[in-house]
Amino acid sequence: MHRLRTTVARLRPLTAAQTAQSLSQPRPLAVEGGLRTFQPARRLNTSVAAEPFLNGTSSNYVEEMYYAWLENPRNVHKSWDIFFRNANAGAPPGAAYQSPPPFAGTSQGLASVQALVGAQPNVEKLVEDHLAVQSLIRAYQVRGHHVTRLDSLGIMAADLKLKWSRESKQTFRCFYGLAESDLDKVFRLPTTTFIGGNESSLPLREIIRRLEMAYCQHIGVEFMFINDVEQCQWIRQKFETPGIMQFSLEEKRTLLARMIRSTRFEEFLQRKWSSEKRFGLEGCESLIPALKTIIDKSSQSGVESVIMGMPHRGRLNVLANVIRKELEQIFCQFDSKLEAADEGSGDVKYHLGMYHKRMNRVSDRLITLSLMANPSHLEAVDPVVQGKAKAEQFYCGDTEGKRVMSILLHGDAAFAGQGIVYETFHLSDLPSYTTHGTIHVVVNNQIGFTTDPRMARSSPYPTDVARVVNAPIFHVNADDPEAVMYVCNVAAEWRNTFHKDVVVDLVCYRRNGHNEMDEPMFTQPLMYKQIKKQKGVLQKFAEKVIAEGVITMQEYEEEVARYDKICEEAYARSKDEKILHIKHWLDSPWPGFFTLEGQPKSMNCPSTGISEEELGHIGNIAASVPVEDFTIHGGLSRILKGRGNMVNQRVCDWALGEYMAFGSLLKEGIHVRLSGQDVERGTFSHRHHVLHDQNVDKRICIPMNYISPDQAPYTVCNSSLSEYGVLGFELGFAMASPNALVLWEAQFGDFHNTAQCIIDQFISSGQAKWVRQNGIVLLLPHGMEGMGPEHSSARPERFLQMCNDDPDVFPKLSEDFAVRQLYDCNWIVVNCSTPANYFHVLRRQILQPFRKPLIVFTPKSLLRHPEAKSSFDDMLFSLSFTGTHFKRIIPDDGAAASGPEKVKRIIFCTGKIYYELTRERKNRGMDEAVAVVRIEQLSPFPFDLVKAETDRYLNADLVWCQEEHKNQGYYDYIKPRIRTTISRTRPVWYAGRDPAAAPATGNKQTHLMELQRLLDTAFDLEAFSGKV
Ligand SMILES: Cc1ncc(C[n+]2csc(CCOP(=O)(O)OP(=O)(O)O)c2C)c(N)n1
Ligand SMILES: [Mg+2]
Repeated sequence: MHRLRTTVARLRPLTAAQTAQSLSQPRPLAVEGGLRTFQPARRLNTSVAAEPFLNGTSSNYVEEMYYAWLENPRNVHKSWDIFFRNANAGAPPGAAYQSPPPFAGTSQGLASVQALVGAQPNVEKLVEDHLAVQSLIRAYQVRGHHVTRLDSLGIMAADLKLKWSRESKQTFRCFYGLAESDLDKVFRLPTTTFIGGNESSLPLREIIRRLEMAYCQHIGVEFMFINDVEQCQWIRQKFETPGIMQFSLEEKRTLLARMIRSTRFEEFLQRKWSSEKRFGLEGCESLIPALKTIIDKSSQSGVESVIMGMPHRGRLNVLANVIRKELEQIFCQFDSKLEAADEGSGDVKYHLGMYHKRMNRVSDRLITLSLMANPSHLEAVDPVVQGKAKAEQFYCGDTEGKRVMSILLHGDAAFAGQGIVYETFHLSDLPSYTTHGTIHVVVNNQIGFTTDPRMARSSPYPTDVARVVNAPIFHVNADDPEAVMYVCNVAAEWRNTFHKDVVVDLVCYRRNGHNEMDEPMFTQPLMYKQIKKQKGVLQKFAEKVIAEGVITMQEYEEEVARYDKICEEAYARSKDEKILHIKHWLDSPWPGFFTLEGQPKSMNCPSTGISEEELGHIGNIAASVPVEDFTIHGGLSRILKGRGNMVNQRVCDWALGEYMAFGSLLKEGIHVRLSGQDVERGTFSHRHHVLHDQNVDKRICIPMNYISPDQAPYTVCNSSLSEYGVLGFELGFAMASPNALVLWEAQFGDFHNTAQCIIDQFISSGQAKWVRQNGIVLLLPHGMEGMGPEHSSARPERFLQMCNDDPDVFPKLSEDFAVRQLYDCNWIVVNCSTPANYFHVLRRQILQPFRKPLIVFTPKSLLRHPEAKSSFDDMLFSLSFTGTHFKRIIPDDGAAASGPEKVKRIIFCTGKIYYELTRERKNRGMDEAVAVVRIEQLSPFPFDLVKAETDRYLNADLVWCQEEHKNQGYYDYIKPRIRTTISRTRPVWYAGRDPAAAPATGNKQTHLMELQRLLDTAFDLEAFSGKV
């Protein structure tokens, strides 16, 4: 659909409903303390205001009448109608009022009213004209951006034959019934415009001229959807005030210098490495001054740290000219002969991150800039950046976002197409997730790879997604660097004033193909014919400022030569680099956590137990309501009482075990943050970390924050209903510091797959690609409990398939084997069967000397299983003995273990099936014949401990038993590793569900039958005889 052709339609006056809305806009603003407040009614004729009865509170009443009358004269009593008509017709004070017609409305009375109105033939026209002018002003504010000259190619409609036509003035005016003859009439300006400057009335001609200047040049402002009047006024003032967009000579010179750097950097790379992909910025060179302006302005208002996320386009340029990475470090990335100094896969140069602290010359203050490393997956980094920014704000006590802020860059196609953008926007105003305003910058080159916008989105702009959070959107023609600089200043001020998101849409073009090797003429022939004719933005801007006398031609050429020389010198230095250090591209250093060489400070993990006293203290807090006069729900009282009883008996269930882990870490100064859907109560109503007063709205209590006066704060937060966004956010939060336990819990484990990109691209492979560790914990409720195909499986097979330990190699044993194995793995996967082991594994996350992601398959039915309890003894730290710790496997400790030579079978298993197996074993009287061994740490695989078990039961056959289907669960991961452990001397048999497409049956009966069948196989000692 051709956009220009629809322009006229878009400029039509508002619908009746919209008109009513527009008229009512400046009316009641808010209900504050029950009092309605009003905008001053500048529209009310002053002579009217001079009426003697218009004083005190009655003037408010009159104003209200007046607005109602403007909407529809019938809204008010006839007497008011006559009064306003007369007043607007210019009746002198005292003369506008006429006695109302008799109540009964005699024909004589009516006639006199009609005669009165009829006697003033211009009144109606005058009112209509004023209304028309108001509507016209509003139309520019609402729709001016439709007719703004945003696109320097003139192809926003992708129809090159139709040129831009300047018909907005006529269209707008004619539409509201204003004639040529009205142009010189003077109209009062409403309070909703700032075009008057100091004037309160202007001729229509001037009104239109000023509106055109404000809304129809190179900046298109989309903001009238914002439902906060103060914010709308703020924006109007920023764009409508006459002469507001002016720059000093110095500012223009700086802008030119930045344009030179941006442009010449790409040209330099092109000259030196013409056949290398770099996803250059050509066509949107003004991105660099745009970002620098935002950073300067933000730094001036006190921001000390900026966290940025961006895609491929122009990334090297941003690294070089915004973050100021040493040029030789960038250039040497183009050298294919460089040897990698770090372990891991590394990543391509346009994905790497970076961290740099420097002096901001404009503000004269130190500022830290970091660009987050990211995968190819566009927009995936958005929530990660937000999480990291939130964490930095949290650690420096920046509760309003005054010191730390985030900037996100987007491509037009990705911004419109990727759902994560929407998910991230929805975090922007949630108390535990807000970063107090993000500045979004879209490089809107009107193309995504080979697809043009008509095929790539259904919304008029790529930025429409931002409207959901009431973010203003500033579209700007990127070929006008001054306009770009202006909107960036306003965007930074907006963020600093309202601490809400804002979008800058740089409408530009892409001079080359998607990358420098691509031929764009295959698919966009007309667009690229136009682009070839296009003068570069630097050239255009240089010509302009030289013509204005801002700089001479010679000075300009010298500036260009100066930057070219800088590049050449860095290029020469880059030749000396022999080794490529990915470490130099770290986006989140953890000072003090590693040795200077970046190694862990030790290879030990101390006991993860805690003292008896601490267990008792934390347990009592978990069982209490630590504030006065707080009424909790009766059911919860019973739960807390139950906890108290457990503490007296020195045992923990799952929830209490978790409480002990969190509470003890908090006491040790480690921040704990648990986020996810409904985590505060817990999906299964077992956690109850936030208590709600049953009598007072919003009064809550978080007992975990009452453990000790000098504890670290505990954050537990119900998230928005998003997995991709929230998991990404928590990953970013965990990135900021190693000294926090950050956990994300899925409502049910299977929902993690909507966050698959974060898991695949960041969590499992992040360290390998970006030498950056992360200790995030994923809690994934898992278990076959007859609940149907969904809500059953957290898909352990997927996580295990991505583990990097070799199934075929029995690792070299050493004293620090267990820790070293953890250090070498890409992530840790566990399925704990006891609260104590869950407690230990959470504490180990912090006490181990490095950070690794931890995937925990968590139970559902075990939360209340009477046997799934742990004694305090299993959680103790003691100076007199080595203390308790996480058990990678839990060997059989019953009759089988006492007589290992009599054991016929070892059943290896993990998780809740253990309880079903031991019940079945008991029922069958097979405690001596069958040993059941739990593998609690699935990966890295505990080769050493499994070997000890297989060595102990030499006469036993080996069975892997799982409740999941054979093509799912753990079997494919476990089997080869057990085989390697026993040097393939014995087979490893399978007892479990048959292969299936769905993770579980929807039929309870079938579920139970399948379970019984797998238990039968597990305990049938003849089941595998004769099989090979
Ligand atoms: C999630 C995802 N899907 C597909 C791609 C492949 N891809 C790389 S760049 C690109 C086009 C992006 O267009 P746009 O967002 O407009 O950025 P531009 O390249 O125009 O700057 C695509 C589809 C990707 N990187 N990520
Ligand atoms: Mg694009």
